Amino acid sequence: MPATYKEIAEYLVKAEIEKYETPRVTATLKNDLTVEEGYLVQEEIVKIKQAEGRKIIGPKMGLTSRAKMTQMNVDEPIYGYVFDYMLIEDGGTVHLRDLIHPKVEAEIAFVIGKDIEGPGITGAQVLAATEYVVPALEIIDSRYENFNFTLPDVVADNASTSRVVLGNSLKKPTALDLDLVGVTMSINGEIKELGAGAAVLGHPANSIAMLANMLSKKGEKIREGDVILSGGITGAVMLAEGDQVIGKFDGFQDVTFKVE
Ligand code: 0L1
Ligand code: MG
Repeated sequence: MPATYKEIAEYLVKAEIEKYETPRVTATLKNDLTVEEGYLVQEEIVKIKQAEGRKIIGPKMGLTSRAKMTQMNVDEPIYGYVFDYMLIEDGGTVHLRDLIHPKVEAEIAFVIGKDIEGPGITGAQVLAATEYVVPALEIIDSRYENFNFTLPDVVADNASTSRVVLGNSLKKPTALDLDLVGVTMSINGEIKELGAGAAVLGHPANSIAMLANMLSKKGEKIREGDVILSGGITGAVMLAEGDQVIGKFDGFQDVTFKVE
């Protein structure tokens, strides 16, 4: 009997909660998993989390830059969901004992002021519906052994979502050109990655527009109050004990955390 989507979701949530890396779904439970089915597994993960009382902070986009697509050997953006227990305060601590093999990447987050319902949404419409933009550091933690996965696998695994550090400085999206925002990500005083907002589909708002259009295929929409990561501006860097991570975003205050 092939595994159900719920069973695959339980397989992945168990790896997250018990903090071990596991072989990819397409090498174990379901060799022919499609991207569409990956999203059905993701929906089961959302149901499991909500049944545990976890709240959705917002959807997120992933694999939105050419650098990330090349790094992970995939060729299209994906989405997942960020939950309340994943938030770490700016200046706070990420504990390795809670995670498997985390990496960090720098992103711009959008705080949504009005519902955005696709299809046909543009970046300009996203900017008009956005209350604030915020710098963020996302900690991704694929549940798969050696980050070895296909596109359906990573979709099923809630797009590797694990922790998020949101910055404390909010800006109106019209206050700056998000595509031109320069970003450096340093660990222990050394710049490890750098980029500009344009790395994310030309402009981070385009990524949120793509999300609205992807969600509309399922009869879903972006909601007022959602806080949405638009995708990595930088590549992802592996974290180690003792790391001090600083994201510098032009026009914003720094975002930081340490690793213990
Ligand atoms: O946030 C993201 O870009 C999702 C990344 C998924 C792949 C990975 O684990 O690197
Ligand atoms: Mg990301």
